[in-house]
Amino acid sequence: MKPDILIPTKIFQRTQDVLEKEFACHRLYEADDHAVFLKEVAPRVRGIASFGSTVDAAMMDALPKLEIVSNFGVGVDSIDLQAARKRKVIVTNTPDVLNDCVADTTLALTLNVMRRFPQAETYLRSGYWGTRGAYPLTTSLGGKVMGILGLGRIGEAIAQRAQAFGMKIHYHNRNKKDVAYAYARDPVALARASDVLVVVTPGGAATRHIVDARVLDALGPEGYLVNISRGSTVDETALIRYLQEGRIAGAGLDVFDSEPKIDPRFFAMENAVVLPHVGSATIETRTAMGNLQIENLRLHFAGKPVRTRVV
Ligand code: 8YV
Repeated sequence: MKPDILIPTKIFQRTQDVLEKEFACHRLYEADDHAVFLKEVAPRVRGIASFGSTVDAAMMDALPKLEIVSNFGVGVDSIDLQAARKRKVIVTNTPDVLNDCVADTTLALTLNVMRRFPQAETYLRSGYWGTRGAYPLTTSLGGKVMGILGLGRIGEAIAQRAQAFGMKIHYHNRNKKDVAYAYARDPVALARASDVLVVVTPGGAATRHIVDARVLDALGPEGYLVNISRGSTVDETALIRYLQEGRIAGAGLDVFDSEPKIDPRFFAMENAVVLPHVGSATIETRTAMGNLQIENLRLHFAGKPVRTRVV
């Protein structure tokens, strides 16, 4: 008998194909009435394969046989971990396999916002090179300070790349780490020291608006913000105001508060480089993430310990 699992949101096709083969899958996203659907499958569902999907206490209560939530993604801020703990539901994620891709994306955003390559390309495509002359000069990365807010495994991969570009690394974590980078005691101090502040910290209540107006003030009109974490970590209303008023130099953003429907003011902003949450979005990395998600489910239902447990 294949174990029954719920799939709340459609996952990367290759991963979904394997899941469909090995498990009895119930696709919540195809149901017209979610409550009715959950009630129907509740006696059988023992696992959830989530993709950044909301898995809250109500959903866990609706699925009394639930044993495991295996998430496709390293961030588990959309899963109520406390509710899972209370109900002895295991939660797993997909760390490490995406570090390189997310770090690549961070450096791409840093290059693009400081060197203005997307805008320079638009300038060329608009035919201005031949009529208005050379594109205006931009800002170098070499010798500048990158401040990393949240120096974990992804932060380390970013630091390595930034150093290869000649940047100096500062960081802030709740606890100082045994690393050669300069430690800042809080996000404001880090922003003050940084030419580009990179937000890598996990999402969730503890880091909500960790980058607020005070941090943006400390970053200042020559400073750049890059966010590849979660939209929730930055006070987006303040950020938009600071970008519009030139109170920071620019922002490179892969994540937004209300994604995928982002604040339309971003579309018109010349000093923002925006991406549709593609940090980990390569075939190789998404395949590896999916394999880890599947492996955790397989191990659990074989009665073995999972590989990457969060709770
Ligand atoms: C995911 C991410 O693809 O891993 C994460 O936390 O942000 C991305 O890599 C996205 O969250 C969908 O789960």
